[in-house]
Amino acid sequence: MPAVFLKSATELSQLPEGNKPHIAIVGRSNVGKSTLVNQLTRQIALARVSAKPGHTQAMNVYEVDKRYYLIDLPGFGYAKTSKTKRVDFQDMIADYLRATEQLKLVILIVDASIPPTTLDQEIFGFLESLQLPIVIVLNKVDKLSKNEITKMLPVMSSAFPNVAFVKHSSVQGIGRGELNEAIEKSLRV
Ligand SMILES: Nc1nc2c(ncn2[C@@H]2O[C@H](COP(=O)(O)OP(=O)(O)OP(=O)(O)O)[C@@H](O)[C@H]2O)c(=O)[nH]1
Ligand SMILES: [Mg+2]
Repeated sequence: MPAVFLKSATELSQLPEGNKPHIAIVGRSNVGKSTLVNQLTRQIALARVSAKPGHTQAMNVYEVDKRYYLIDLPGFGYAKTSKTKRVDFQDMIADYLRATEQLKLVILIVDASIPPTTLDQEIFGFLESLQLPIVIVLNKVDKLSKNEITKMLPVMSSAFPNVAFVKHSSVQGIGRGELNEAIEKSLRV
């Protein structure tokens, strides 16, 4: 899946024009959004990744296969930026999600190794209110034992009802095929 970095946008007007489909990656800061770009495209250095939260501070646009745009969005709720900046980011993400007609799928990443947070649920509620197609990536399952994974699933299902889940680990390479299938399916709709 050849992918190229196209641009970093800080305003909606800077996003590419045209009707090529968009697939957006959202979630709290540090859940592994940028790492997922590298994992999905099998290009380990495509997106910048950081152990420190709040790394991605713009909408980073990747073009995959010349067929669709993969949009790596800044994390929701990063506390260490100034409050105004944080609100600006969140407004920008919300505006993007509201206004992008070409948006075919939102990949909501949550950290499978911790219980769903209020912020995870707020993001989910917002996406649902916009009636956007959603897939939830239960990321970092490498941090859990088999038994813990079994216990985590019903917790996630009750926190996020009526949605498709993909168990995923960028470290162990779990879930990539399944997530790609979800993307391909959304592109056919
Ligand atoms: N164990 C584990 N760590 C992961 C996984 N995916 C990402 N990480 C780590 O999580 C940290 C954050 O990853 P990023 O991809 O930068 O997270 P992000 O969601 O883009 O963060 P922001 O840009 O700050 O919103 C890094 O230290 C990654 O190496 C995973 O599947 N398993
Ligand atoms: Mg990032």
